[in-house]
Amino acid sequence: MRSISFLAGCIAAASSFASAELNQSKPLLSKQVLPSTFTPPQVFKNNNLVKNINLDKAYPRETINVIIENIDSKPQSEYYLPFETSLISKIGGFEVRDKKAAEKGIFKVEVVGFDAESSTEFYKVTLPEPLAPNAQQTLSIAYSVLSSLHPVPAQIAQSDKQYLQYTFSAYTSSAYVTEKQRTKVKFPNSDVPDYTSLPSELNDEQKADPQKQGATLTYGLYNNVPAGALQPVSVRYEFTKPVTHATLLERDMEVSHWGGNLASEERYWLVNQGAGLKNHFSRVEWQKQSYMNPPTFALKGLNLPLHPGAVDPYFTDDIGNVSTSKFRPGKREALLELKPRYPVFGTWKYSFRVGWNADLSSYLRKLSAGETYALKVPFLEGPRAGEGISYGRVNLRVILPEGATNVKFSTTVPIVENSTSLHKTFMDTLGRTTLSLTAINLVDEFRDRDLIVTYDYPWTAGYRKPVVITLGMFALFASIWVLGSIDTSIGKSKKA
Ligand SMILES: *[C@@H]1O[C@H](CO)[C@@H](O)[C@H](O)[C@H]1NC(C)=O
Ligand SMILES: *[C@@H]1O[C@H](CO)[C@@H](O)[C@H](O)[C@H]1NC(C)=O
Ligand SMILES: CC(=O)N[C@H]1CO[C@H](CO)[C@@H](O)[C@@H]1O
Repeated sequence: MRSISFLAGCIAAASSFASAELNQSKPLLSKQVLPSTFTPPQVFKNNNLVKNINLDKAYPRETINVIIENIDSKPQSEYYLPFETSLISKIGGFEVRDKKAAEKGIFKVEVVGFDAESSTEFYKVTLPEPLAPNAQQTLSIAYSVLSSLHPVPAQIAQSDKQYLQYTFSAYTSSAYVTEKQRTKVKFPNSDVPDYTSLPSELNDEQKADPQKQGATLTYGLYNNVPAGALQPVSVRYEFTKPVTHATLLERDMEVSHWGGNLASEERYWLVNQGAGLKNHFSRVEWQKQSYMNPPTFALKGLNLPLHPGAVDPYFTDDIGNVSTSKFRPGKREALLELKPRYPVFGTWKYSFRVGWNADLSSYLRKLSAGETYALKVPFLEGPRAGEGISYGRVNLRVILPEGATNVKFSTTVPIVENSTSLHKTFMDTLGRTTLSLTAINLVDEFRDRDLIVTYDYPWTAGYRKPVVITLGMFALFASIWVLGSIDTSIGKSKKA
């Protein structure tokens, strides 16, 4: 049975495959709107700030460690971090913690903008406990900046090294005065042909700025940088790896109590944001070199780790079944090795679909409260690659059985949109309850974040489907059989 409803899902998905790369331009961040006269109250100062920019992966990761001090006479809990509007739309996975008490978890953050058009927007960080006057706290603010690396030169030969350029501010953008600060850049290796040098008067020690040591650059130390000050700089460094970006990932997980199955399907729209090819692609040259496995800026393959127990995988692209893939089942982890039909060089796109089945009992628990179930699944699975992958938009759907109600979810992945609707396939009477979640600007580091979905599913709901299929004579027989299979799957999930 599992395959029939799943097939229906595939057909529905197939029709939207070509056109689904829809509205990437639609505004993505939910905002609290502020009057244009707003400026963050000057209740904090930054005593000491270090920004680390890590360029090891195909997207920059930035971490700001800052000691903040309340310079107001009252306790304060709202800390603002400004970004240029053009930059804030590229920021993903923005998380703030207490550097000295990481166990306190992630602080509440919101994006706030202005009612008038403005070149600045803010992340508003709410400290879990207000900071007393004169007290200090060390924040660790981490985020990724997507689609911000540019190949220079933009076109290179097939076996050339690739160089990427990143532009950022040597002063960390802040809503407050910063007494002391540095910006450290870590490159994948020491091949850094270009970087902006700043006048030595700017920094406290009056020495060459930045200082380069192997694969790191340090800008600063800068003293008493005023709120809002920026100092743009660029670096250009070797990165002969693909810059893989999914403009869109659609991920469906379909729960079948009846079949005891969790069917997953993922549809990817990838683009390599690295350098384009200067000349035509030469397959002869490509094959001649391939046995040496040299570094390349082309995307050659993707490894998709799946949970152990994943079965029936498939991999199709616009043309059809891609037979160059391999599936390695495993006790700890199953691995789906995908090879696109051609190496994907910079500016080239590749769309494909993968899917697999898994035993529902390893994901579903029946809560003691009777008819309530809890489903725990990874929010994102997706390829694992040393250089990383970024996702512009992830649309996740959890398709629950017909008759499931009272759907709730929880995850530490920042969700920008959520809704519950009915998803009708050809054998359903009511349509399946479907939870749709959207996240933007994710990176592969979010692979291990869980999504927990709870819902009520009265046992009578299980009758609906067999009645539709068999009608009349077989109805009673079928219902008894279905009931039997529900019982065993519940039993299994209790044991697991
Ligand atoms: C698709 O390709 C795989 C190999 O990756 C092969 O095992 C499978 O039989 C193919 N399926 C179809 C329908 O051609
Ligand atoms: C889900 O969306 C509603 C509005 O449609 C919003 O009020 C609610 O906060 C959202 N829930 C989460 C957890 O994001
Ligand atoms: C391709 C596509 O569907 N574009 C639509 C994006 O959204 C705007 C307004 O919301 C539509 O006008 C476009 O047609």
